[in-house]
Amino acid sequence: MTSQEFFESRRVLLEQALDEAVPEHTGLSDINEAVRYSLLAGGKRVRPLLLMAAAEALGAKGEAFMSVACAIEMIHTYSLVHDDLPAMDDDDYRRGRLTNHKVYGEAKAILAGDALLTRAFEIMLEQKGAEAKTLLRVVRDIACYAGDRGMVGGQTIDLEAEKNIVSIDVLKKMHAAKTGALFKAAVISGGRLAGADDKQLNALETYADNFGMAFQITDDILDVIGDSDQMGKSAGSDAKKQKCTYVSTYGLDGAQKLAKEHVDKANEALLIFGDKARHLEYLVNKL
Ligand code: GRG
Repeated sequence: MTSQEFFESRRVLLEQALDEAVPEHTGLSDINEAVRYSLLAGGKRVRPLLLMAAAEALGAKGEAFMSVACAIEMIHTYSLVHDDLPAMDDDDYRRGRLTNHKVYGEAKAILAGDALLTRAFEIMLEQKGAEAKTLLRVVRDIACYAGDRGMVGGQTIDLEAEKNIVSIDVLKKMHAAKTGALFKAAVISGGRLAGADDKQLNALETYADNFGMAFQITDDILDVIGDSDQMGKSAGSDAKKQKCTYVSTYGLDGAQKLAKEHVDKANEALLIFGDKARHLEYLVNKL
């Protein structure tokens, strides 16, 4: 099976699993409408696909860990819903449609994010076919990567860095946490669930670090040269907000060169897995 076929078919399974993870219900409230609005809006699903591709690199079936894969996408979606709020990035469009707060109001968007985050941990613990000890370690890792030592911490640095000229070291630290931590959570979880040893986990971590950097740099580049319709969000928002980005720091050419260096390093880290890592390789090259 080619990587493209692999991702297309796993994506179909994932969309179905996400739909089932947050069913339309007539329970306590109607918050699920706002939850489903953002979760089922069809993002690229990079993080759950990374998790599946990492499991495949260890010789397991990626789709075997669908609950954890869904949970990571739910955490990512919560972060986008909150990031789009007026108190944060104040964005009107996400995933090709109006942002959650534009449709449901700020209070409900905050609650939808909260519901996604908490439900993610419920879904994660429903993962079948994993040893309890391994699953507990995976859940702990994901909490750590998503929290104040990871994504939330990075977002906090970002808020403080806005409109200030920050050093490139601060920029890297911020992105490694804000964007990179969830990629790491996905790749490491896929590896751990599939039985990776320490050497393999180290290689996956190097891959994820470099994937995260290449992704963020590409995101900055697309904000300058990308097309809003194609991206499903507004282009040019970094410049409008006078944000310090890889493009504002290194220029367009410099940023493109840097992204390529990280893609190469990510590919290098995969060598120990041989052909089994081809789906991970495909994803980073796609950037
Ligand atoms: C609010 C706690 C909290 C954290 C927010 C991830 C994040 C942290 C903010 C998003 C800001 C942003 C646009 C960062 C650039 C890189 C990025 C994470 C883009 C969005 O991820 P994609 O491209 O989105 O994977 P889709 O919609 O395809 O899932």
